[in-house]
Amino acid sequence: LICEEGWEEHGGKSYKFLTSKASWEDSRSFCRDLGGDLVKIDSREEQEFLLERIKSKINDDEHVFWIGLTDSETEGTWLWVDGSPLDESFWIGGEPNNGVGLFGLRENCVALKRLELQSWNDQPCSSPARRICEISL
Ligand code: 2F8
Ligand code: CA
Repeated sequence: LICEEGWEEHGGKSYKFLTSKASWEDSRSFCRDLGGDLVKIDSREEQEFLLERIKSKINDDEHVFWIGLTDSETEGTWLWVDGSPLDESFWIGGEPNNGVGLFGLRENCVALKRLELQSWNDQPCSSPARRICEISL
């Protein structure tokens, strides 16, 4: 048994999907306290796996999950939590929009929001969302 209970293994990583909600920072701390971090999506295959798991596990309509991607350091420069730059991305059409038009709210953290390949949205880091933690095996 490589993964502990509540974690599931895929492609050399172990994942935990949390239905409780928190800010991006608190979610990241939560994942780190478990020995991992917010998920880093390395490929289309991994993106599709996450969507599939959310579809089969989550019975309500709340599909907004924080992932480990932010441009908090430099606006417009998206970095994964391990410091690596964004390569392949899966933004919803029109995103990231940095909350343009939304009361001047900046949107520096990324959540997986839709059950479609193009599913990422930038939203305010303080907004509550579910989260996906990962541990590299
Ligand atoms: O229409 C896209 C827009 O939708 C929401 O704002 C109305 C999102 N806000 C939050 O999730 C808090 C925006 O991020 C998104 O761009
Ligand atoms: Ca947005």
